[in-house]
Amino acid sequence: MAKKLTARAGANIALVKYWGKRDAALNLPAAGSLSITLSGLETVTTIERAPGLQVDEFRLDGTPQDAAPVGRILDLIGSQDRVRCRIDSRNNFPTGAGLASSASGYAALVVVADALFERGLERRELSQIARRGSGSAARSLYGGFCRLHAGRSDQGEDCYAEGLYDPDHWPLEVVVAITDRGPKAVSSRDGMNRTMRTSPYYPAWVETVDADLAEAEAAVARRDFDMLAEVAESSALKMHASALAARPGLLYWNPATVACIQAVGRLRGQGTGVFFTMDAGPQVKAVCLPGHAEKVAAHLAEVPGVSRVIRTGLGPAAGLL
Ligand code: 2P0
Repeated sequence: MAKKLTARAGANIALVKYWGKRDAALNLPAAGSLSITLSGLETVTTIERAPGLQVDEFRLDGTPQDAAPVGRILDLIGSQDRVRCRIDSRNNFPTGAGLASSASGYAALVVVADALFERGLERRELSQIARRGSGSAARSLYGGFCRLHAGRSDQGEDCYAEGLYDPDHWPLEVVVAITDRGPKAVSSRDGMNRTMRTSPYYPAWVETVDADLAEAEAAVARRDFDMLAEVAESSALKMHASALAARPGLLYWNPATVACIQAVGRLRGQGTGVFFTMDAGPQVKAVCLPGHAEKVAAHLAEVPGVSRVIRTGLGPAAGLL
């Protein structure tokens, strides 16, 4: 029995967004989502058995944090009376700025806990447990292209992530334009709860997701970039529209976010294979056809307010190191 194990997981970016829940306690999403898992932005998590501890200890990027949320996930994989643990998690990208650190974080956590507690759970089950920590985390269990099924059952047995294609099916590239390094003002969880409670556009948003999923999945299957660009940009803008219409409204963008969106539009108009998406933060993610990322990165780096661009590609499933 290992004393200490380490796993890594890549961040993911949804092309058809998740925004809203059908059950807050079980963290069941109101609709499905479709994502790409990234290679360059990752969390590496080590768990060490620590029988001498009374409570779990959790450090994120070296800083002690409340261990209760990760402890609850370990309880689901081990048991309530499992050994206490020391959990050390590191991101190689800014935490809490709309780059889905909770997704790679919980995905790495469940992979390493499954191995440490010798459970041998199926990926599908691990995706369901990761979802309890963070909805988007279910998708980081898989590499390449992934779909999270919302399901209908009360207990969420039919809510799970499924790998669609490995990265080599269509090795898209991604440029992340960092427009603000600080943590976001309103977390995804609070933002989507407020949208659900107060936005008159929330029901309309949820109603459109299934059609977007079907279209995006077909576009990925056929490697139809224009089709994927159209549905992904629409999904992102609809998600933000529902959030903007909450009370008080949720505006995650800054002027550089808008400037990047416009720059991406100009590039595509000139024949570059690129489309944008944004999450619950001000960064812009530009998804590029293979071979187009260099030009896109050079353009976005020149947009006023962009402090840095990160170039990455599609990455593998979460796994032990
Ligand atoms: C997504 N986001 O599909 C969407 C788009 C942000 C915007 O999933 O409450 O941290 O922990 O389930 O997973 C971020 O939300 O939310 C997210 P919880 P999570 O990527």
